[in-house]
Amino acid sequence: MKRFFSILLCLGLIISMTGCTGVKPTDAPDDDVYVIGFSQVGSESDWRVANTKSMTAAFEGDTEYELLMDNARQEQENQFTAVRRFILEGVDFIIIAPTVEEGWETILTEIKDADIPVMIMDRSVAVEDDSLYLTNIGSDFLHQGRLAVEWLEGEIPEDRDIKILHLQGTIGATAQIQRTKALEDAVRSHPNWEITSQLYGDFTEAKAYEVMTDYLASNRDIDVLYSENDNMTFGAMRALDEAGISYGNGGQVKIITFDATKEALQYCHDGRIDLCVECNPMFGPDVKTLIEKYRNGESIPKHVYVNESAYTTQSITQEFVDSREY
Ligand code: GZL
Repeated sequence: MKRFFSILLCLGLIISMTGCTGVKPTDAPDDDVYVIGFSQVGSESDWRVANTKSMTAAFEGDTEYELLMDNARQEQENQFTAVRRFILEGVDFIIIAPTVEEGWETILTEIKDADIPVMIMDRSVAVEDDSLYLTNIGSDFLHQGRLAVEWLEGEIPEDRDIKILHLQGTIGATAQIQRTKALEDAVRSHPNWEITSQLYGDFTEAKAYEVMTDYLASNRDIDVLYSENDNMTFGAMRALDEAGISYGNGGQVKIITFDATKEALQYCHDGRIDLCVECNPMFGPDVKTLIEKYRNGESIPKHVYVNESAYTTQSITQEFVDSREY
């Protein structure tokens, strides 16, 4: 029995080291099944968990497809390892949700040399040659940031100086780059707006709580928190509570957050968050449709954007919050 458990432990270690889940039951892909290798960023946020759920649900139960998903745990190197494994396994299609924009030329060239089509999803890759991938499906993150700025412009009189605390996501990720650009562009055009500090929260609640707690120990003069995803916002709210600083409707700090997950929308409805900018993770079905179009020889656009909006306490009802999928 002991030997059994030691084998089980080794198997567990192998799977946990590769971060590979949904491993195909057989070694070699079955010719009748279209095998997709999917390198996912990680499981760092509620948004990511919902995105993974949407992707796996899109292919689950469809015997024509097999989705092999690897969790990169927010490390680009793990994505390279997973993609090289997919190439060796001879998958039919590769999907990459890139952790960061830079550093993809080599691996995308290896995929091209292996004659495997590849789709970029969620965030983007910064490559000169966009023939290295079929299409990029995801959000317009700059538009999301501009929605937040437009709302803030409506809240703040021209003659009122404001101090903005900026919680940034994973540095180099498209979502961080573009949401940051929207805010920095706005600060350049509003002399009465000041970014007091840019804290690195890596899109996680734990990191955001840590950096916010450190910052608030010696800085309490904040008018706006611009937080690049909900999980960092939840960590920041905990730190603000512990520091005795009020926020939300009628509070000292106006809170702007991105993703608009159900929990954030509930806080927004309850007046604890002022603005939720939506970032829709539920595009698994769209990904599948694009792959089917590709397989049918149909042309697909180089960039496909998902539809998104922004919500305030005044614009949502409890019924709307209850109706949300994620
Ligand atoms: C956005 C996605 C971001 C989310 C975060 O499309 O890349 O990464 O905003 C997630 O919640 O971690």
